[in-house]
Amino acid sequence: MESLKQKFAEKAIALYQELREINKAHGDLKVDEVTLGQITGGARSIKMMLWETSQLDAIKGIRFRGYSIPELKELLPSGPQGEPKPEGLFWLMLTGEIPTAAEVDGLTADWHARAGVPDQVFKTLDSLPEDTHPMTQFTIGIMAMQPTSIFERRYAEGMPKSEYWDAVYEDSMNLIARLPRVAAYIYRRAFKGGKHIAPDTTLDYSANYAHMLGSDDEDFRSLMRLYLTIHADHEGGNASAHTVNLVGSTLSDPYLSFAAGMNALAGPLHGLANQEVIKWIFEMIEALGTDRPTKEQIADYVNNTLAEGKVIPGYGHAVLREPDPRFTAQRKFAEQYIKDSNLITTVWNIFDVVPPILEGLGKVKNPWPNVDAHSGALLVHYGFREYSYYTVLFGVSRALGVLAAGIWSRALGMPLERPKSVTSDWLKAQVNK
Ligand code: FAM
Repeated sequence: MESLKQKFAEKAIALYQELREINKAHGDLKVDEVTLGQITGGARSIKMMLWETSQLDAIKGIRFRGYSIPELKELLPSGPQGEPKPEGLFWLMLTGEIPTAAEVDGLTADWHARAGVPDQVFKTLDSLPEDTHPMTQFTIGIMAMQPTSIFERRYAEGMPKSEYWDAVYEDSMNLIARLPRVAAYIYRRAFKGGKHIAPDTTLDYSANYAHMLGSDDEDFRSLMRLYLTIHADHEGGNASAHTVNLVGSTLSDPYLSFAAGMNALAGPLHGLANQEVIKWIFEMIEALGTDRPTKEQIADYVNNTLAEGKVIPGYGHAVLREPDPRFTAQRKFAEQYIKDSNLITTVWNIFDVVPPILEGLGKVKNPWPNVDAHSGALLVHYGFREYSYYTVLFGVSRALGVLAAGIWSRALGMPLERPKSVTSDWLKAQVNK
């Protein structure tokens, strides 16, 4: 069986050659233009980077190497209840090929073999106040592993550019393998009195992470497989992916670039929204005095939130203009595995109520739910109520996409990223031309 690395190397060499030819012949071809509003509006949708692993369509949603989430559920090797294994998605994102069950099992075993975490990491985490936000602990844990970077060592030894991808591959595989252990350590330290649970290498990546968190429930293992798959990548322009891409382009190693990306994910308009959603729902339930609020009560609460100048967390998106297929995938999971949950019913009632209200504001470009609108309610159902931890789960999953893309960037020889900034005087001069 050809190894993942060999398969990737063949594909990367071929695409590297192709892109060199394309660049030589068509480097001056205009593929986009930029408006003043995009410069002052967060560079929305400006085409400016290569990202091999996934592509986001405003209407159809995410495609991982061209495959939708329902297609991944059909085609990727899965767990006993049919939820796709994230190991298979990583293989697909890296090679463009759907892996066999044997290839996925081989990757699971490879990650188990690489999952040893230096004691120094746990000592560093134990030095932090227990109420340090889990995302802050997560980034510090990632940085505490940085001294083991293979890329940094080999670069210092004079590694040729042609080998950069190989060293980034090794760091990325080690980092992905270690993240569940570090992430679970943070959870057990913050919420379970530091009663840590050792890894179980008889389990696949998702089930082992669930085990180390403290759950061996089969349905929760299935949720973790789905969760780690659907959060893994969302093309290259979102804040966490773009940050990893930018920092990686300076030849900072994967530990440095991924830690930077996690600091972006920790923002409430991005990955932290998954904690904000469930916090907002809990506050609504408390304010209304019922855990089954009616749609009218929800509408009133939504309008109060907006009147306070706050956003409705879990709704809207910088690219999507339809309900997020990652929301739909979670709803289908809840319909299949969860009966009679007041919280899940409330999430679905919020879905009925919020979009027309946001549309009525006349300024929201996407009134529909995104991935975060559903995720917290599923985790609460399985006993994980500590919502300040949720973005760490998101971060463990996002590593699969951004680190796979980082290996591609180095293999394709992508240079230092350096867009141009302008001053407001320059802007004014354009409009006064
Ligand atoms: N609730 C209230 N107002 C909203 C809104 C929401 N859910 N979504 C957008 N708006 C407002 C936005 O604040 C802006 O208002 P101002 O002009 O007064 O500043 C206006 O609508 C136009 O915004 P937009 O162009 O429609 O959206 P953006 O592309 O600027 O922003 C989001 C996209 C995701 C930052 C925005 O929809 C939002 O803040 N949503 C709530 C937070 C959230 O759920 N984030 C998670 C996103 C998710 F995909 C992820 O990264 N995990």
